[in-house]
Amino acid sequence: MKRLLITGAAGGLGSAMRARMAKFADLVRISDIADLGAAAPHEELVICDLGDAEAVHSLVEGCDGILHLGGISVEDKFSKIMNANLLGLYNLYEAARAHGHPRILFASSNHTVGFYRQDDHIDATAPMRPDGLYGVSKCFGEALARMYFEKFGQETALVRIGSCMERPTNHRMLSTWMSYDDFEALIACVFRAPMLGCPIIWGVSDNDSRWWDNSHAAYLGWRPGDNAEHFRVELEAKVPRPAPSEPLAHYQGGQFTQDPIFTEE
Ligand code: NAI
Ligand code: 15L
Repeated sequence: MKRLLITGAAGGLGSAMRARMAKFADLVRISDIADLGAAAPHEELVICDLGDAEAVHSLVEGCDGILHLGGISVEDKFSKIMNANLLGLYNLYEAARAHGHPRILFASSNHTVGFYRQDDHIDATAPMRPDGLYGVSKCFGEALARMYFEKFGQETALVRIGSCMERPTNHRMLSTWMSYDDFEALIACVFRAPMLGCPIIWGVSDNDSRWWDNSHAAYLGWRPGDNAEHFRVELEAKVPRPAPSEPLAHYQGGQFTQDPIFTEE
């Protein structure tokens, strides 16, 4: 690619992926609503609120690919979710439509299906069962992306990320964890595939105890190489195993299923 855009680049995942993206494009346009620090020689920094349509149009112009990580990433007030995850996504897709349909990787979430039980094994055809307004916003994002695909041919990878971080920190994450290396490899497959379409892809490493089936997306050639099981002994020495009745051990969405609906002030 000539220019790859990363939104949400100041966040946890964005910070982990930022340097890794240098090899994917000549130029990387780094964006967030928050401070982004200093630009590396191959980077362009753009501070932008995803809720600002005009700013998002300029942000997307000239980009050949978009790694869309920006937005509210946990349960929050609806007004905040609405601006970043609903309006922000609409702005992004309208901008992509106006600027040549750059391929998009959308960071969706396992919270689109958080109310499945941990003994359910599901694939991409399972009906959505979001576990909060945040999860609902990701369902909206997937539906919006699908509509832009059907109507305009806009390609998007809908990556339902499990828990992408350095290492699993609780028992649930032995199933949901995705390593940074595996995410980077998935990004490569998504942007290099001759034909992408608009698949749902479970963003999860090759964990022994995973709940999600990615066989429909085998055409992308993504073979995650890490396995959370390697952390089990270390984790169990530090973290008590939750009782089977606890949400953390019961629902795929874990504790998110217990979050309240936050009221506006
Ligand atoms: P994060 O909360 O650390 O980063 C999100 C970034 O988006 C922040 O830097 C924030 O400033 C930015 N942002 C928020 N509102 C914005 C707005 N209106 N305009 C522009 N930027 C805005 O989240 P994290 O963990 O880095 O996740 C990145 C993406 O991946 C999120 O979309 C999240 O929903 C998704 N995801 C992450 C998972 C994980 O395990 N880290 C799991 C599932 C989904
Ligand atoms: C998410 O969607 C969140 O963005 C992230 O912070 C993690 O909590 C992750 O899901 C998870 O379910 O572990």
